[in-house]
Amino acid sequence: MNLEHILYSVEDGVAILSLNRPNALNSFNEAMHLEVKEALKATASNPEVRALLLTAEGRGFCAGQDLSDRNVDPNANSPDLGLSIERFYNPLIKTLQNLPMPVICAVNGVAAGAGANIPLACDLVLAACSAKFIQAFCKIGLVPDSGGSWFLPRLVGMARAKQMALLGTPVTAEQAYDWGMIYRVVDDEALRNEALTLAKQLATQPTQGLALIKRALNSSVSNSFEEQMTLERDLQRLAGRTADYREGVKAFMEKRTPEFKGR
Ligand code: T3D
Repeated sequence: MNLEHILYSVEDGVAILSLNRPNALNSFNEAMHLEVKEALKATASNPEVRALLLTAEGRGFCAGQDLSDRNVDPNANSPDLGLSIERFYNPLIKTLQNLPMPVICAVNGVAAGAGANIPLACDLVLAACSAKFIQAFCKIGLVPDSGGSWFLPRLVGMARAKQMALLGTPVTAEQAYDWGMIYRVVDDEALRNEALTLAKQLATQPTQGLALIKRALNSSVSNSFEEQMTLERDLQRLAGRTADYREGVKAFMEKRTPEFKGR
Protein backbone atom coordinates (compact mmCIF):
# COMPACT_ATOMS: atom_id res chain seq x y z
CA MET A 1 0.00 0.00 0.00
CA ASN A 2 1.26 3.45 -0.91
CA LEU A 3 0.05 5.60 2.01
CA GLU A 4 0.41 9.33 2.51
CA HIS A 5 -2.53 10.35 4.72
CA ILE A 6 -2.86 7.41 7.10
CA LEU A 7 -0.53 5.07 8.99
CA TYR A 8 -1.27 1.35 8.80
CA SER A 9 0.42 -1.62 10.43
CA VAL A 10 -0.42 -5.05 11.79
CA GLU A 11 0.82 -6.07 15.24
CA ASP A 12 -0.08 -9.26 17.15
CA GLY A 13 -3.30 -9.80 15.21
CA VAL A 14 -4.34 -6.14 15.41
CA ALA A 15 -4.55 -3.82 12.40
CA ILE A 16 -3.73 -0.28 13.52
CA LEU A 17 -5.13 2.43 11.27
CA SER A 18 -4.20 5.95 12.27
CA LEU A 19 -5.46 9.05 10.44
CA ASN A 20 -2.42 11.16 9.65
CA ARG A 21 -3.23 14.70 8.50
CA PRO A 22 -2.64 16.35 11.88
CA ASN A 23 -2.21 19.86 10.44
CA ALA A 24 -5.82 19.75 9.21
CA LEU A 25 -6.99 17.93 12.37
CA ASN A 26 -7.15 14.71 10.33
CA SER A 27 -10.09 15.98 8.28
CA PHE A 28 -11.03 13.83 5.30
CA ASN A 29 -10.02 14.71 1.76
CA GLU A 30 -10.66 12.31 -1.09
CA ALA A 31 -7.15 10.85 -0.97
CA MET A 32 -7.49 9.99 2.73
CA HIS A 33 -10.89 8.39 2.09
CA LEU A 34 -9.33 6.18 -0.60
CA GLU A 35 -6.44 5.16 1.64
CA VAL A 36 -8.78 4.31 4.54
CA LYS A 37 -10.89 2.25 2.15
CA GLU A 38 -7.85 0.33 0.93
CA ALA A 39 -6.61 -0.28 4.49
CA LEU A 40 -10.03 -1.58 5.58
CA LYS A 41 -10.11 -3.90 2.59
CA ALA A 42 -6.65 -5.23 3.51
CA THR A 43 -7.84 -5.68 7.10
CA ALA A 44 -10.90 -7.67 6.08
CA SER A 45 -8.95 -9.94 3.75
CA ASN A 46 -5.99 -10.69 6.04
CA PRO A 47 -6.69 -13.89 8.03
CA GLU A 48 -3.99 -12.88 10.56
CA VAL A 49 -5.97 -9.78 11.56
CA ARG A 50 -8.52 -10.37 14.33
CA ALA A 51 -9.19 -6.81 15.61
CA LEU A 52 -8.94 -3.27 14.27
CA LEU A 53 -7.74 -0.23 16.18
CA LEU A 54 -8.80 3.08 14.63
CA THR A 55 -7.10 6.22 15.95
CA ALA A 56 -5.32 9.35 14.75
CA GLU A 57 -2.08 11.33 14.97
CA GLY A 58 -1.58 14.70 16.65
CA ARG A 59 -3.87 16.61 19.00
CA GLY A 60 -7.18 15.81 17.32
CA PHE A 61 -9.03 12.69 16.20
CA CYS A 62 -10.83 13.97 13.10
CA ALA A 63 -12.56 17.23 12.10
CA GLY A 64 -14.82 15.58 9.49
CA GLN A 65 -14.78 16.74 5.90
CA ASP A 66 -11.79 18.88 4.83
CA LEU A 67 -13.60 22.17 4.30
CA SER A 68 -10.78 23.61 2.20
CA ASP A 69 -12.05 21.25 -0.54
CA ARG A 70 -15.52 22.81 -0.25
CA ASN A 71 -14.57 26.49 -0.30
CA VAL A 72 -15.86 27.05 -3.82
CA ASP A 73 -16.47 30.24 -5.77
CA PRO A 74 -19.99 31.48 -4.78
CA ASN A 75 -20.85 31.76 -8.50
CA ALA A 76 -19.91 28.14 -9.23
CA ASN A 77 -22.41 25.27 -9.08
CA SER A 78 -22.94 23.80 -5.60
CA PRO A 79 -20.97 20.60 -5.00
CA ASP A 80 -23.13 17.46 -4.77
CA LEU A 81 -22.60 16.55 -1.13
CA GLY A 82 -25.01 13.62 -1.50
CA LEU A 83 -22.52 12.08 -3.89
CA SER A 84 -19.71 12.52 -1.37
CA ILE A 85 -21.82 10.79 1.29
CA GLU A 86 -22.75 7.97 -1.08
CA ARG A 87 -19.19 7.42 -2.36
CA PHE A 88 -17.21 7.87 0.84
CA TYR A 89 -18.88 8.39 4.21
CA ASN A 90 -21.70 5.83 4.00
CA PRO A 91 -19.45 3.00 2.75
CA LEU A 92 -16.94 3.80 5.51
CA ILE A 93 -19.57 3.58 8.25
CA LYS A 94 -21.08 0.40 6.81
CA THR A 95 -17.64 -1.21 6.51
CA LEU A 96 -16.83 -0.49 10.15
CA GLN A 97 -20.19 -1.85 11.28
CA ASN A 98 -19.91 -4.99 9.15
CA LEU A 99 -16.22 -5.79 9.65
CA PRO A 100 -16.23 -9.34 11.08
CA MET A 101 -14.00 -8.50 14.04
CA PRO A 102 -14.08 -6.05 16.96
CA VAL A 103 -13.32 -2.44 15.99
CA ILE A 104 -11.78 -0.38 18.78
CA CYS A 105 -11.66 3.37 18.38
CA ALA A 106 -9.23 5.52 20.38
CA VAL A 107 -10.44 9.13 20.20
CA ASN A 108 -7.26 11.07 20.98
CA GLY A 109 -8.67 14.60 20.86
CA VAL A 110 -11.37 16.73 19.28
CA ALA A 111 -13.81 14.82 17.05
CA ALA A 112 -16.07 17.04 14.94
CA GLY A 113 -18.59 16.60 12.12
CA ALA A 114 -18.24 13.19 10.49
CA GLY A 115 -15.23 12.74 12.78
CA ALA A 116 -17.57 12.74 15.80
CA ASN A 117 -19.80 10.08 14.26
CA ILE A 118 -17.21 7.63 12.93
CA PRO A 119 -16.42 6.48 16.52
CA LEU A 120 -20.13 5.77 17.07
CA ALA A 121 -19.97 3.15 14.28
CA CYS A 122 -17.13 1.34 16.10
CA ASP A 123 -17.64 -1.37 18.71
CA LEU A 124 -15.66 -0.13 21.72
CA VAL A 125 -14.72 3.55 21.98
CA LEU A 126 -12.03 4.79 24.34
CA ALA A 127 -11.61 8.55 24.54
CA ALA A 128 -8.77 10.63 25.95
CA CYS A 129 -9.78 12.89 28.86
CA SER A 130 -9.17 15.90 26.59
CA ALA A 131 -11.38 14.59 23.75
CA LYS A 132 -14.56 16.42 22.73
CA PHE A 133 -17.37 15.34 20.43
CA ILE A 134 -18.89 18.13 18.34
CA GLN A 135 -21.80 17.78 15.93
CA ALA A 136 -20.37 20.72 14.01
CA PHE A 137 -22.71 20.31 11.01
CA CYS A 138 -25.27 22.87 12.23
CA LYS A 139 -22.58 25.56 12.31
CA ILE A 140 -22.13 25.36 8.53
CA GLY A 141 -25.72 24.63 7.50
CA LEU A 142 -25.39 20.84 7.15
CA VAL A 143 -27.07 17.84 8.79
CA PRO A 144 -25.37 15.11 10.85
CA ASP A 145 -24.12 12.35 8.56
CA SER A 146 -21.96 9.23 8.87
CA GLY A 147 -24.80 7.58 10.76
CA GLY A 148 -24.92 10.29 13.44
CA SER A 149 -28.63 11.00 13.11
CA TRP A 150 -29.25 7.25 13.57
CA PHE A 151 -26.74 6.43 16.31
CA LEU A 152 -27.15 9.50 18.49
CA PRO A 153 -30.87 9.31 19.43
CA ARG A 154 -30.42 5.60 20.12
CA LEU A 155 -27.35 6.11 22.31
CA VAL A 156 -28.14 9.30 24.21
CA GLY A 157 -31.90 9.85 23.72
CA MET A 158 -33.67 12.41 21.54
CA ALA A 159 -33.28 15.41 23.89
CA ARG A 160 -29.49 15.15 24.07
CA ALA A 161 -29.21 14.22 20.39
CA LYS A 162 -31.09 17.41 19.49
CA GLN A 163 -28.99 19.46 21.89
CA MET A 164 -25.83 18.18 20.21
CA ALA A 165 -27.11 18.41 16.63
CA LEU A 166 -29.03 21.72 16.78
CA LEU A 167 -26.70 23.65 19.09
CA GLY A 168 -23.39 22.02 18.17
CA THR A 169 -22.51 21.98 21.87
CA PRO A 170 -19.17 20.24 22.49
CA VAL A 171 -19.61 17.10 24.59
CA THR A 172 -16.62 16.20 26.78
CA ALA A 173 -15.25 12.66 27.05
CA GLU A 174 -16.65 12.38 30.60
CA GLN A 175 -20.10 13.51 29.42
CA ALA A 176 -19.92 11.11 26.47
CA TYR A 177 -19.22 8.31 28.94
CA ASP A 178 -22.03 9.37 31.29
CA TRP A 179 -24.44 9.58 28.34
CA GLY A 180 -23.60 6.08 27.09
CA MET A 181 -21.86 7.18 23.89
CA ILE A 182 -18.51 5.55 24.64
CA TYR A 183 -16.96 2.66 26.58
CA ARG A 184 -14.21 4.37 28.64
CA VAL A 185 -12.34 7.59 29.34
CA VAL A 186 -8.56 7.22 29.64
CA ASP A 187 -5.74 9.62 30.56
CA ASP A 188 -4.39 11.27 27.40
CA GLU A 189 -0.91 9.75 27.70
CA ALA A 190 -2.29 6.25 28.38
CA LEU A 191 -4.88 6.17 25.58
CA ARG A 192 -2.91 4.54 22.75
CA ASN A 193 -1.44 1.81 24.98
CA GLU A 194 -4.74 1.03 26.70
CA ALA A 195 -6.56 0.81 23.39
CA LEU A 196 -3.85 -1.37 21.84
CA THR A 197 -3.76 -3.68 24.86
CA LEU A 198 -7.52 -4.10 24.64
CA ALA A 199 -7.35 -4.75 20.88
CA LYS A 200 -4.58 -7.32 21.32
CA GLN A 201 -6.53 -9.08 24.03
CA LEU A 202 -9.61 -9.22 21.79
CA ALA A 203 -7.43 -10.56 18.95
CA THR A 204 -6.82 -13.72 21.03
CA GLN A 205 -10.54 -14.39 21.43
CA PRO A 206 -12.97 -16.40 19.23
CA THR A 207 -13.05 -13.88 16.37
CA GLN A 208 -15.97 -15.41 14.51
CA GLY A 209 -18.01 -15.59 17.70
CA LEU A 210 -17.26 -11.93 18.44
CA ALA A 211 -18.21 -11.00 14.86
CA LEU A 212 -21.54 -12.78 15.32
CA ILE A 213 -22.15 -11.03 18.68
CA LYS A 214 -21.50 -7.72 16.94
CA ARG A 215 -23.98 -8.65 14.20
CA ALA A 216 -26.62 -9.67 16.74
CA LEU A 217 -26.36 -6.47 18.79
CA ASN A 218 -26.18 -4.16 15.78
CA SER A 219 -29.22 -5.84 14.22
CA SER A 220 -31.21 -5.66 17.47
CA VAL A 221 -31.54 -1.90 17.15
CA SER A 222 -33.90 -2.15 14.21
CA ASN A 223 -35.23 -5.74 14.52
CA SER A 224 -38.52 -6.71 16.13
CA PHE A 225 -38.36 -9.13 19.07
CA GLU A 226 -39.46 -11.99 16.80
CA GLU A 227 -36.86 -11.14 14.17
CA GLN A 228 -34.16 -10.94 16.81
CA MET A 229 -35.04 -14.33 18.30
CA THR A 230 -34.82 -15.85 14.82
CA LEU A 231 -31.51 -14.13 14.21
CA GLU A 232 -30.13 -15.41 17.55
CA ARG A 233 -31.03 -18.94 16.48
CA ASP A 234 -29.32 -18.53 13.11
CA LEU A 235 -26.20 -16.92 14.53
CA GLN A 236 -25.90 -19.53 17.28
CA ARG A 237 -26.06 -22.19 14.60
CA LEU A 238 -23.10 -20.55 12.83
CA ALA A 239 -21.18 -20.04 16.09
CA GLY A 240 -21.68 -23.68 17.01
CA ARG A 241 -19.92 -24.73 13.80
CA THR A 242 -16.67 -22.86 14.53
CA ALA A 243 -13.46 -24.57 15.62
CA ASP A 244 -13.14 -21.97 18.40
CA TYR A 245 -16.43 -23.07 19.95
CA ARG A 246 -15.18 -26.67 20.03
CA GLU A 247 -11.90 -25.50 21.56
CA GLY A 248 -13.75 -23.37 24.15
CA VAL A 249 -15.82 -26.32 25.37
CA LYS A 250 -12.85 -28.71 25.29
CA ALA A 251 -10.65 -26.30 27.24
CA PHE A 252 -13.40 -25.78 29.81
CA MET A 253 -13.77 -29.52 30.33
CA GLU A 254 -10.00 -29.96 30.58
CA LYS A 255 -9.77 -27.00 33.02
CA ARG A 256 -7.23 -25.11 30.89
CA THR A 257 -7.05 -21.78 29.06
CA PRO A 258 -8.50 -22.09 25.55
CA GLU A 259 -6.31 -21.40 22.52
CA PHE A 260 -8.59 -19.70 20.03
CA LYS A 261 -7.48 -19.47 16.42
CA GLY A 262 -10.24 -17.21 15.07
CA ARG A 263 -11.68 -20.04 12.99
O1 T3D B 1 -18.67 17.85 2.19
C1 T3D B 1 -19.06 16.69 2.23
O2 T3D B 1 -18.48 15.79 1.59
C2 T3D B 1 -20.26 16.35 3.06
C3 T3D B 1 -19.84 15.68 4.31
C4 T3D B 1 -19.60 16.39 5.43
C5 T3D B 1 -19.08 15.76 6.64
C6 T3D B 1 -18.59 16.76 7.66
O3 T3D B 1 -17.81 16.37 8.48
S1 T3D B 1 -19.18 18.36 7.62
C7 T3D B 1 -18.41 19.08 9.04
C8 T3D B 1 -17.01 19.55 8.73
N1 T3D B 1 -16.27 19.87 9.92
C9 T3D B 1 -16.44 20.98 10.62
O4 T3D B 1 -17.29 21.79 10.37
C10 T3D B 1 -15.48 21.20 11.76
C11 T3D B 1 -14.57 22.38 11.44
N2 T3D B 1 -13.57 22.53 12.48
C12 T3D B 1 -13.84 23.10 13.66
O5 T3D B 1 -14.94 23.49 13.98
C13 T3D B 1 -12.68 23.28 14.60
O6 T3D B 1 -11.48 23.21 13.87
C14 T3D B 1 -12.63 22.21 15.72
C15 T3D B 1 -13.78 22.47 16.69
C16 T3D B 1 -12.71 20.81 15.16
C17 T3D B 1 -11.29 22.33 16.49
O7 T3D B 1 -11.11 23.68 16.90
P1 T3D B 1 -9.67 24.14 17.42
O8 T3D B 1 -9.81 25.55 17.88
O9 T3D B 1 -9.17 23.14 18.40
O10 T3D B 1 -8.70 24.04 16.14
P2 T3D B 1 -8.64 25.01 14.88
O11 T3D B 1 -7.66 26.08 15.13
O12 T3D B 1 -9.99 25.41 14.47
O13 T3D B 1 -8.07 23.99 13.76
C18 T3D B 1 -6.71 23.64 13.70
C19 T3D B 1 -6.30 23.59 12.25
O14 T3D B 1 -7.06 22.56 11.59
C20 T3D B 1 -6.64 24.88 11.52
O15 T3D B 1 -5.67 25.07 10.52
P3 T3D B 1 -4.52 26.20 10.67
O16 T3D B 1 -5.22 27.50 10.89
O17 T3D B 1 -3.72 25.75 11.85
O18 T3D B 1 -3.75 26.12 9.37
C21 T3D B 1 -7.95 24.59 10.89
O19 T3D B 1 -8.24 25.36 9.76
C22 T3D B 1 -7.78 23.13 10.51
N3 T3D B 1 -9.08 22.46 10.41
C23 T3D B 1 -9.90 22.11 11.40
N4 T3D B 1 -11.00 21.53 10.91
C24 T3D B 1 -10.85 21.50 9.57
C25 T3D B 1 -9.62 22.10 9.24
N5 T3D B 1 -9.22 22.20 7.97
C26 T3D B 1 -10.04 21.74 7.00
N6 T3D B 1 -11.23 21.15 7.27
C27 T3D B 1 -11.67 21.01 8.52
N7 T3D B 1 -12.85 20.38 8.77
